[in-house]
Amino acid sequence: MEEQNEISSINPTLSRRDLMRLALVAPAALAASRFMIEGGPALAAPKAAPAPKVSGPFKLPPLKYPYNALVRSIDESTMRIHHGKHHQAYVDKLNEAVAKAPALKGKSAQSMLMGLDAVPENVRDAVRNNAGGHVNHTMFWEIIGPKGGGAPTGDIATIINTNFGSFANFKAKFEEAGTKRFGSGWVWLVGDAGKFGIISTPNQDSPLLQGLFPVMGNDVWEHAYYLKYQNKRADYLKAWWNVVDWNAVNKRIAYMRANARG
Ligand code: MN3
Repeated sequence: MEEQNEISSINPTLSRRDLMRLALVAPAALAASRFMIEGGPALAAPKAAPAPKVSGPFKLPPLKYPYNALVRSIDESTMRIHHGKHHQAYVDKLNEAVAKAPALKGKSAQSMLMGLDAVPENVRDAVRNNAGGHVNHTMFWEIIGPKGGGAPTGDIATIINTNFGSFANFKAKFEEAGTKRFGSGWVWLVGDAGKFGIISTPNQDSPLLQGLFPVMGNDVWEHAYYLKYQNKRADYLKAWWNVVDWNAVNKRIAYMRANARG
């Protein structure tokens, strides 16, 4: 169980432990975390994002490819709705949440997730779900693309072969974890201080909540695949490899290594 209710941001008698936890979200104290995620690779500034319903610091990052660029695995309607409606909604709700919590001003979505216990309680669940949704989907659009598919190359190939024996075995384990995730969620390859593993998370929970770096992940919410695959999540998971951009995954690994702590 997570201790989410221990800190009150208005409690004048914070314990030393509480102060240490609060320090996790102070800008300078991110160095104490295992990973520095500020900015992250390819968290591009928006260019032509749809006008948000709620103004705020968070914006929908534009796709770097057309909505119909991935039709061999993901149909155009799914891409359009997933990016333009679902991801936009996470951004809007995250902006709504931070507007209600002045203490969060200037903080990145990633730092909020890494120090969720210190996020004011009145918006903590909203931040968990919507900062999670924003960060998870930003990663998702980044690691898929029209030049994706084929066998892994570079660092990710080495990591897969070292930790899982072969690409075939890695795919099987990743697909199994994604298929078994009950309800909505994500399946991930995560990194932690040089170790790598496959996990799944419910809802929009980011691996950052556990201090794990999300190297790559697939969205197994029905909204990610239902129009083309209906109830056949396993077929979607299998087809998804055809759009995974290994160069983009390698950029995330390089970022993780450059910023890992401890
Ligand atoms: Mn989604």
